[in-house]
Amino acid sequence: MTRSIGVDAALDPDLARLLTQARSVVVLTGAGVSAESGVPTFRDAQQGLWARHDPMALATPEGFARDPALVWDWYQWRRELIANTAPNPGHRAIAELAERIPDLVVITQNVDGFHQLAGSGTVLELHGNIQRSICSRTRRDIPPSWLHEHADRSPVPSPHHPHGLARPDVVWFGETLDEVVLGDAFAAAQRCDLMIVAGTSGVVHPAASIPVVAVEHGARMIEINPVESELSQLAEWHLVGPSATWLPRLVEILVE
Ligand code: BJW
Repeated sequence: MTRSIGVDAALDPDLARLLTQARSVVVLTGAGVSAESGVPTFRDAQQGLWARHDPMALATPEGFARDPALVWDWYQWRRELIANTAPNPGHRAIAELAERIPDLVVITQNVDGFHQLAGSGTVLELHGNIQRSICSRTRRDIPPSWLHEHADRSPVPSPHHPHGLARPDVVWFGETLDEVVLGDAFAAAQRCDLMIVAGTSGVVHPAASIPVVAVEHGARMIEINPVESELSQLAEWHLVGPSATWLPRLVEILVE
């Protein structure tokens, strides 16, 4: 049975005990954690990126092959948007939790790099990082200096292959995730005793399987989300509301 509580509820001692007794924690984040920084989520019915843009045209290798300039320009727009925003109290709270729980692994589906900017050390970026670019043919890194020199081109040619183009180092639909990163994420899920899932709809796999594996291996789960997600039924606690409010409250519990 999932217990749901809102931000105005008094602190429940069972929730406090769950957190203070945890020895090995995984925090899995999604786009909702960056929403309060001003970065749009994907599936919000009105403001979500997929409400206004076609994911098959913009976030698949086939879409990039069809119209690389359209895809490159869309990612340039998002890069600039992210560069002009900043981590929020939710990101900072996750970094603070790690100072108090030595075995805490941050796994994110987000490509904005905000967890690192907020002070989290090792972050498993399941879907890559939008600020890095790679060659579409060789997947070798393309340095920012090259992109800068070719800033007037779209699409940008690759320095590594005559038919290659620069593309963001992110994971599109139908592409496989980095094997090492994914292996580390599932290993952390198998060993943790508490899984905190924040700001994800839980519809995209294999990321959404990570909490399932954790719970199957005996972990207890807290979800933070203003609404129910595909993963809510797995959670012992659904903390209903924004992550920039709830995550700092979890830190307060550990400090008290
Ligand atoms: C707040 C909040 C606040 C709002 N505070 N919360 C098994 C079953 C079915 C399908 C598949 C499967 N395995 C693989 C697939 C295919 C596919 C998939 O999952 N499809 C489903 C959509 C059906 N997966 C893949 O293709 C993956 N590759 C793969 O598995 O390779 C092998 C393979 C291929 C093909 C077939 C089978 C196997 C790759 C997935 C790559 C996803 N890429 C994207 C784009 C990344 C680059 C970019 O940023 O442009 O990743 S799509 C997009 O979705 C992005 C996100 O990381 C990802 C997840 O979204 P997220 O973070 O959950 O955001 P939202 O918007 O969905 O939810 C936000 C939530 O926040 C909401 O719940 C809000 O309520 C909440 N919220 N404000 C807290 N303030």
